[in-house]
Amino acid sequence: MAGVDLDQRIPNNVGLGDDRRLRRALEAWQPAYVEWWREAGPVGLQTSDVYLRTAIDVDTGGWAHYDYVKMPDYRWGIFLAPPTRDRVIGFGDRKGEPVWQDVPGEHRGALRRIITVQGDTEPASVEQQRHLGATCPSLYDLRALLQVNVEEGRHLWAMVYLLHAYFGRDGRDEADALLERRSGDADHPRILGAFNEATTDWLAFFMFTYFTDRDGKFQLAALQESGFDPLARTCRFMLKEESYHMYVGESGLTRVVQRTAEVLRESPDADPRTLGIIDPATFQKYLNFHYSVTLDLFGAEVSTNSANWYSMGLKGRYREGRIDDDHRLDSAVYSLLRPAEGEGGGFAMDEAPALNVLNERLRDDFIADVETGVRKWNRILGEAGVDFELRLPHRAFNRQIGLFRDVHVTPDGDGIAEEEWRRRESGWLPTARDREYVASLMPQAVHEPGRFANWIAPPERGVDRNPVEFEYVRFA
Ligand code: BYC
Repeated sequence: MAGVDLDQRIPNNVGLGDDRRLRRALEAWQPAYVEWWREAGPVGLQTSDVYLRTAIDVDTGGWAHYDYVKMPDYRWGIFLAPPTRDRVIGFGDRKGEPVWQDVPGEHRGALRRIITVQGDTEPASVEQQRHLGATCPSLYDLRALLQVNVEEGRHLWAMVYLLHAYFGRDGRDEADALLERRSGDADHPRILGAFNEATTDWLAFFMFTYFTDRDGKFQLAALQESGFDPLARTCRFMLKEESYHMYVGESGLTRVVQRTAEVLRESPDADPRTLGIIDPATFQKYLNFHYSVTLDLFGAEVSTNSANWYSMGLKGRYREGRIDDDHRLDSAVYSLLRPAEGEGGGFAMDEAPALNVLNERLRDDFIADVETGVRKWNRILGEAGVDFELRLPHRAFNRQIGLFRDVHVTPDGDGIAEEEWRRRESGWLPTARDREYVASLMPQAVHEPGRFANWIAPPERGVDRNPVEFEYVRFA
């Protein structure tokens, strides 16, 4: 394997120094990327010095370096996790054969599609979050936002490397198109639904990093099983960075709930919206929205795409190696919920060939993971004597993709007519007024080191062993 080369224009461990053609192609893409970053990236912060983590190695220890950086000068590199010796394909029709170091001709289209969809989400999230700097609750949180943003940028680089290195002309065209689509754009939207929704405020940002980045974790985990070894190794390294993004979401929402609980304990009888905090009912509405939109990102329950990708050895299951079965799914079945047949509505459990419902299985893994946060937040509320239980809505609630897209259910899962759903929707999902209220708590950025907006508790500790009151961002 090529060593880590930090002196190249594009830091990398993929031997760019020895591959003139590829290096030139990527160096030609680089200015377009930086231009995209300036145009679509964080607003008003391009000349500030930000205390950022930069990936510089792929070892478990010491893989990253922290220092002040102006974001357009960030060293976005291409890093693949070290290869696993004698790795074989772990699932599908070619199980047990050596992994591919190049793209098999027959899988070219499918792999290009998977890599393009993955790549498209990365810049999309940066675009969605570009205005949040103006209302940050602290320098600590502003740094977290910008860290997430630059690393999403690096994840775009990771996918663009694969497109350029393995897919020739088509790959270069896809890489160019990744900089041309824009989140929410009427003519050139991002590919997946959730990545065209606006991230309106910091509560939405923490929900997004809690739920949607966690879709990233599960999708990347499924792709790190891939028989196409460069994709597997790329995803393995991306997951290292991704875990911080989910930490930002999880700890951010926990701090919101802590602050809410603390204030409500002091004033249990007041209208929570007069106390300058995020009231539990609003928190629940945001949660309903981000959870349901993220569930859609796993695709349709019954999917021939995912069945084919599995059989081809391109995309596995979460922790494939730990599952005790034949890893081919020739005759396995899997249980899933479906809308019940007939007039009465409701739902019924059904069994389907496991191969056909891999998206649903991954969604189940995701749901089990997100439940832990909800339990924790309820504990915090309960300990403060707040009479409110947060809940994940029913999986059929507010879905646009898959079996539940045409049914209308309450967050509890009761089927209702569309008209009633429309009438009651404002009680379940954030309205413009809810968003205005949340925005009113965040009128301007808090820039004084160590100070936090009223609606969020400070974190327990700072970053990279620095204190919470460290000057994480210095403004130009
Ligand atoms: N919105 O068989 P189906 C992340 C399309 S997040 C719009 O149901 P399939 C990150 C689908 O493309 C992780 N369209 O689904 C997080 C297909 O279209 P075509 C991103 C959708 O293909 C935060 C058609 O409907 N990575 O990294 O089995 C910040 C029927 O498809 C949606 C990946 O998703 C939707 N929600 O699975 C930054 C992994 N859902 O092909 C980053 C790569 C489905 O007929 N992608 N469609 O035109 C995949 O594995 C699959 O494409 C999906 C869909 C799981 C997304």
